Amino acid sequence: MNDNDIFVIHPFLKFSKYKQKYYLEEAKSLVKAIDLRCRKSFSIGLEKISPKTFINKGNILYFKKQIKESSVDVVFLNVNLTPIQQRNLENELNAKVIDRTGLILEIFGSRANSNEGKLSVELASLQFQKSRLVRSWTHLERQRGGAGFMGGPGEKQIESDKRQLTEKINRLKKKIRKIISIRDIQRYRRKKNKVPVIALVGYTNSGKSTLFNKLTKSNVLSKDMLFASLDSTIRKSFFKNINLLFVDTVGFISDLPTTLVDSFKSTLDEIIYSDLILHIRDVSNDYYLEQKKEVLKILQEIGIDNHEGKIIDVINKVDLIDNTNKLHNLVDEKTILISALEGIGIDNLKNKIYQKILT
Ligand SMILES: Nc1nc2c(ncn2[C@@H]2O[C@H](COP(=O)(O)OP(=O)(O)OP(=O)(O)O)[C@@H](O)[C@H]2O)c(=O)[nH]1
Ligand SMILES: [Mg+2]
Repeated sequence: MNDNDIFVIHPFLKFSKYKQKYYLEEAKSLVKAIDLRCRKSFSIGLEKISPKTFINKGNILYFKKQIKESSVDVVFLNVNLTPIQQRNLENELNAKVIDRTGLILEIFGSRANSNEGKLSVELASLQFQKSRLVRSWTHLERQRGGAGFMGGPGEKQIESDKRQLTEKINRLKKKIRKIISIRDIQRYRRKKNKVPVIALVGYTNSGKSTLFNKLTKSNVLSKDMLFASLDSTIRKSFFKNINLLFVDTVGFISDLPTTLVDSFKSTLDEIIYSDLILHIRDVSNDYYLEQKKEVLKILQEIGIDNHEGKIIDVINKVDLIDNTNKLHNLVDEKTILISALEGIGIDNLKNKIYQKILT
């Protein structure tokens, strides 16, 4: 057994079966993104959700046996659990249970580089922890160097921890507010200097950073891994006698935890206040239509909808598609086909940006 081994379970409701294969794959990629190794994965159909344990008694017996046999002690359930469900499951399965929000928070925590990024993730984690009756597998536990994943502290301890958490949260919010005001000033200067800002948004792993590097001759990390970029990066670019600013942003994913969206509000503001949005889409992904919907949903949540004509659909990774008919059908007024990796269609895209900025 390897310490990083984990079980991945994707529960779905039998009547919906909605994208279950995709979600299971995505769940495995999430686990990989934080260097855990998926020992076994399961997709389980439920008649209904059990309020106490999410999955049903039969599932629990089955997994308990599997866990014992494989001596794995961490299980990832690709849904959001209530604190009670999480605690009950941990007791029943005799293993640490992480839910989707918990895992995404862990990934973000391991990626944050900038001061703001770190503070934002810490805020989101603390808010998440505070909402739990039992401790989640996050920073506090590690800081304390305690017994690791298993077990929880007593009620008294929880009360005093909750108070501590509230104080910490307030301190963090203050610090973040300070950073936001500096950001606002920078943004105001950019507006005054009339430098157009172009934000690259899209589902995680769609190729934003690869395109960003191409457009700005930069070298930010691009990797076949979910949430490779977390902090947004702004770089200048100059073409056809105008200065432009490009912003590479954090990738989106379906059911992005709301605590995260809230905590990253100031980073997402870069998108809100941009002059133009490039929506980078991975055409080689079987679920690229669904991914588009998810991205538009999150954009809408932060107050942007497509009506402003502010979004250019950039269909990326065309080098992976052999079927020219398929590609042909995708082209219309609003779309540009590119391969960020191979540099196909980049001039077209630049022209489109130029046109949009001037009108
Ligand atoms: N074949 C092909 N691969 C590409 C293309 N663009 C990006 N990739 C690959 O897709 C993977 C993800 O690319 P990134 O640029 O890191 O994607 P991202 O959208 O920034 O991802 P996150 O920061 O994780 O949200 C990398 O392995 C890239 O090499 C492309 O046009 N064609
Ligand atoms: Mg990236």
